Amino acid sequence: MEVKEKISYLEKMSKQIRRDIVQMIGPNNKGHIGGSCSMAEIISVLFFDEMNVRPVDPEWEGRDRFLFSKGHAALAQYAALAELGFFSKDEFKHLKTLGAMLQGHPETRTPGVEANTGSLGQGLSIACGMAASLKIDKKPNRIFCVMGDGEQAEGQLWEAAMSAANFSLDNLYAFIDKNRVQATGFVNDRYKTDPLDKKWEAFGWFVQEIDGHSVKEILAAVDRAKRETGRPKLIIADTIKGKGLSFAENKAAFHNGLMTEKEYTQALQELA
Ligand SMILES: Cc1ncc(C[n+]2csc(CCOP(=O)(O)OP(=O)(O)O)c2C)c(N)n1
Repeated sequence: MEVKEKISYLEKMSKQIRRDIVQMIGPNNKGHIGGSCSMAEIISVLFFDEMNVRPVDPEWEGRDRFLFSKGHAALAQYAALAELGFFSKDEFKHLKTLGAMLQGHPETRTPGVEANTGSLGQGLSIACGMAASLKIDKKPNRIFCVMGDGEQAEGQLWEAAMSAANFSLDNLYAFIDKNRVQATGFVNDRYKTDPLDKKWEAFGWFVQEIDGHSVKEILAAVDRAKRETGRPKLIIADTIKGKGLSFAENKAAFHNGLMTEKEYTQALQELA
């Protein structure tokens, strides 16, 4: 595929991910809209371009692994997995119901989900363990992990960050979805986590900062990261919480928000 064509396809899929998220939640229901929509472009590039996965064989040995450290944004991953055919979109209707395949946070009962996450701070440690084990076995598979900027307050992340550098885990690609809003307000008003670039660099990571809504910049950053050897890689993605839904953008109320019927209709119009 030509680069231009690829970018326009991945942009189209980012919009589709947002539409799926909105439809999964539906009107008058609570759901993690904000942090799921902020990372649609990252998910689109990873799932529809970069990662080696086989929807018909989710546990294929050669697959790359995706770990959602900010697991509350699972809906973005569910959208990508369903679009790829890991399971039917019919599952969306049963989201968060007892016994359903799709729960509020990622669980391994869902085809394509590698670990149960959602207790913030844990995903990167799991990613490190998987990356180390693949390296020991001399396997080429890569590990991709997405964290939040509010999540950076979790101490466990920094232990994992140090260990990834110590063990030269250059098969580990992490992202921070830097949308500046956490559950109850702005990250800077609740618990400051900046300067993230300097902190991660000091911990021995190869760090890049990009516009997280530019498919072109995400593709370029992943390509650049692939050429870096000997250390783990971090991409800090500058994003907007609730991106794509004008009424939800930058609003902590839509971290785990409820759309009225009117907002639901508006969301689907804006994403058409
Ligand atoms: C250990 C732990 N503490 C608290 C929570 C509750 N919680 C869920 S999401 C969230 C805010 C996360 O903010 P951020 O990482 O910035 O995520 P995003 O804005 O991208 O959704 C909190 C505190 C949790 N899931 N786990």
